[in-house]
Amino acid sequence: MKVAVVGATGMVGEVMLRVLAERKFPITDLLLVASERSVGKKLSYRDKDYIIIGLSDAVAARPDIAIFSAGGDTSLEWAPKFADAGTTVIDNSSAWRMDPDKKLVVPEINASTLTKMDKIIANPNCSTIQLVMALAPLHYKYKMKRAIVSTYQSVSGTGVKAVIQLDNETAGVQGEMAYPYPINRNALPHCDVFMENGYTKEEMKLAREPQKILDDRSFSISATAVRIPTSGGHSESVNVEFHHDFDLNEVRQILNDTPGVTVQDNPDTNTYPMPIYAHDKDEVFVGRIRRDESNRNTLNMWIVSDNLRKGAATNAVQIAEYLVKNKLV
Ligand code: A2P
Ligand code: 11C
Repeated sequence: MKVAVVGATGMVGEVMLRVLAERKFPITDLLLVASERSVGKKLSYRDKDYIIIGLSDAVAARPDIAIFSAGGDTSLEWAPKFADAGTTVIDNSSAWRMDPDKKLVVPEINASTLTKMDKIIANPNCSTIQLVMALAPLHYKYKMKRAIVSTYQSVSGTGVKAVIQLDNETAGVQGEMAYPYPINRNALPHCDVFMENGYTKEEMKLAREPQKILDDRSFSISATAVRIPTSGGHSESVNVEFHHDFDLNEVRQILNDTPGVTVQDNPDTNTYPMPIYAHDKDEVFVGRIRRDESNRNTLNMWIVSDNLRKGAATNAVQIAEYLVKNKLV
């Protein structure tokens, strides 16, 4: 496969290259693409140096697959140009996710909907991916009615500038601010921009993307997204009401049997998911599984995953693997 990684110098781009190498993705030609600021510089992949190229040159090279992690504006402008050149684009930004003509894919859930006609495929938001990975198998069994989600999101979700802000604040150094307030020793109920309805864009992604991924509008989700001073890994407290009752042991079994999900749940040994355990792993970790004693058929759980891996790079590479395996590119 001739593969372009657009945004190769960025935070997700770097993890993308690592995941492609780890999973031995079948690459014959690799195009590393970034902004004009980086064109001509070198990046290495599997011990080989590559010169970074610009977007026009990458389109002209007509790669089979282009994986984009260069922000929504770059995707809006350039993904259609790649698609017109015959390239299948897997896009990490929010640009195309809710476009009714584009698929929003978590491979374990809905990759089977993909066809050769899908030239721009959207990768869901990181906090959505880990949420649906845990909710989907329970929804199939007990039918979800409503979920209330509170997130505890790491600064790596915002990007390099936010990671530097946290590092500077921890070291007591003055520097540029990615957030309107200090993040160290703080919690900001503010991920992505505010919308007219008073929610943040991140909260609306959590409410809407799962319905599209599961192709089911019969349930609703309400979210509060909070940025906390962790460097990597997003955590989520989830309260989910089902139409049908459940057995807690069966819930644990269903989650354990779900590929990509690992249950870490034993109060006797203080076993529960945490960002430091999820770091650099591809799984979605679920714990603190318990019945909500205040409401019928309702479950509480705690979900943690590495937002740069399953939340971004790994999910995108899994989509690419599915396309190759099923001869869709
Ligand atoms: P560059 O490093 O040249 O700025 P992050 O999300 O970590 O900020 O990374 C964003 C990625 O997207 C970087 O690789 C960045 O390249 C790339 N990028 C940003 N704007 C553009 C653009 N207009 N064209 C191509 N790549 C871009
Ligand atoms: C965050 N979820 O942690 C975001 C990062 O829509 O792809 C990814 C933003 C997006 O702030």
